[in-house]
Amino acid sequence: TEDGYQWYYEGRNGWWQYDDRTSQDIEEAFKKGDKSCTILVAGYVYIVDLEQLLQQRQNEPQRCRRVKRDLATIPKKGVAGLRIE
Ligand code: V3L
Repeated sequence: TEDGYQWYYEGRNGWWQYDDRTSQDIEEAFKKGDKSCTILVAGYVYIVDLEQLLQQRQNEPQRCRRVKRDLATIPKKGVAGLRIE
């Protein structure tokens, strides 16, 4: 985002950055004060709970990951499953 923040979801021992479009959508909901935000990932609907900071697949809530908002400069595994070295 313009102020240097991005949204991340948890992987194994590290964080993945959301793709830019999704990160923007989550940021917009966050700035509006929404409690949650619906996103689409590879054809699946996920709910990002902005109070509990969790992402859950809509129809399979056991598929649950932590999310966070942090600086774009932090160490990360990559973006949306694409590794960066
Ligand atoms: N953006 C992109 N892919 C996602 C997202 C998302 N917001 N949420 C889930 N997936 P689940 P390591 C992740 C993918 O939560 O080695 C990473 O992006 C998810 O991809 O059970 O464990 C990596 O590609 C997973 O493949 O619904 O850190 C991969 O895991 C699949 O959806 C391995 O990362 C099911 O996730």
